Amino acid sequence: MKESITSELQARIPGLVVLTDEESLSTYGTDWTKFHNPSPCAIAFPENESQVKQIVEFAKENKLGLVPSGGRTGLAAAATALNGELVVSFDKMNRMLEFNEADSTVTVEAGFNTLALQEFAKSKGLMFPVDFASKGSSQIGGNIATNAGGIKVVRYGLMREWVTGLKVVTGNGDVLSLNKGLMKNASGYDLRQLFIGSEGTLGFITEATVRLIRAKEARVVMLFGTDTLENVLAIMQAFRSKVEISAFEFLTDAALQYVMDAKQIQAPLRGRHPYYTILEFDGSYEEEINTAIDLYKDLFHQGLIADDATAMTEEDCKRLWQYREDISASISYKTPYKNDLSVRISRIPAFLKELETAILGAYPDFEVLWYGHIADGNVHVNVLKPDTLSLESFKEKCGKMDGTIYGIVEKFEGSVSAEHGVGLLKKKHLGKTRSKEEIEYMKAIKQVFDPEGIMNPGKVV
Ligand code: 2HG
Ligand code: ZN
Repeated sequence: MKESITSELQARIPGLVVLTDEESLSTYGTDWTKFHNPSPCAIAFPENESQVKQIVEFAKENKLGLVPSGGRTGLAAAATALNGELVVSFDKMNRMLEFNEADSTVTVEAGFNTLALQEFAKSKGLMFPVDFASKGSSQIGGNIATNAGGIKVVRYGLMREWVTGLKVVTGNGDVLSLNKGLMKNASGYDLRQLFIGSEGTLGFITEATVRLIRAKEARVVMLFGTDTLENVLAIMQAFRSKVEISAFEFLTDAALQYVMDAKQIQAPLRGRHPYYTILEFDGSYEEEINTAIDLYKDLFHQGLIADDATAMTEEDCKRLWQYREDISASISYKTPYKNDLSVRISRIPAFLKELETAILGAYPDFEVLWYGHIADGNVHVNVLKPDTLSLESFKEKCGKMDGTIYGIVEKFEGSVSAEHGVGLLKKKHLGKTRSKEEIEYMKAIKQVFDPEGIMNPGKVV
């Protein structure tokens, strides 16, 4: 089977690299979730849009499932091939195609790396503000396919706000050039936005044009230690009302400890505290810095902040950020059961209160770490697998608690997946966030773009 697909594909698409060795199949067959056993038939590495189109046509004729693969940093098992699908990796489509100075846009192939884009923008005195821990490995196509969020959403929004043009190959094999870099375009349904966040279920993204903005001169990062979750919320409210924050995150002491152990680094503050917040704002204006410092002093005197570290140099900012950004990588060896939840910002205090009680009740035997982008309403709840428990029993035990956690999400009209996507992992909970009718419309849309059901089969809907 593997051999015949490889030879048929290569006969049809001369020069196409196809790998079938065990190591490639297991590496490219999955993302960061590590919750499944990958079983793709082969991995194809197209080098251009025409090859992608030919792969889709081949798959259509042979009723072969296709799974897109970018930087494989996804956390919802969307880029996983479990049933003999052909994985299509965008590793070889990683070129920058155009920098348009007048439009302040960059056009790149889907496999272009996120950090490389940020660095390119910086070299031009510009910035690409979508930012997250996995930027070193993630690819623009994957970011778009999952509508990535990250740490700066509170100020700069999600990936979808930065994409002005998209080229896709639909499950039908059609090549569509969507929105063509326009800022304004009121000419009917915005198919570009439909593809953003569709997790490869409608077609492959091959190329994207993204906006850049003027770079900020410097940034300031503040990390505070505090005693309670209520304090975290009070600090957030205080800063939100007076400072234009570009990030505001929280983490628990247990999460901090995992980073310290993994990276062999000291704690960021003199003492240890149950909770930490980390915030960032643009330090271009002295007035803004003074407001933030006055606020900090106030909150310290009120007893809301127990200790602080402030960073004004790029090196120090990076040092402080690692305590938050490196959590996910530091705990991945514990095969965490992930919940990526969100509610409207105004509901965060009540939501967190109920969630906190529920978590303690729901997972009494397990270590639970929680942290996240609290200022945009997104909390990550990670349940860690005890070393002595098999993956299967762990999944089963956690699955039993889903009702409680997702029941609260439903009650607060929140989302079962704030930013990681639905993939395979959250598919069965989709109904807690989307109505039956909405899901039917989603299925109907998929049918239009992918009538044979070859595009990332089994994911999302
Ligand atoms: C983060 O915010 C990522 O660090 C990963 O979205 C979250 O590991 C997680 O649950
Ligand atoms: Zn996150």
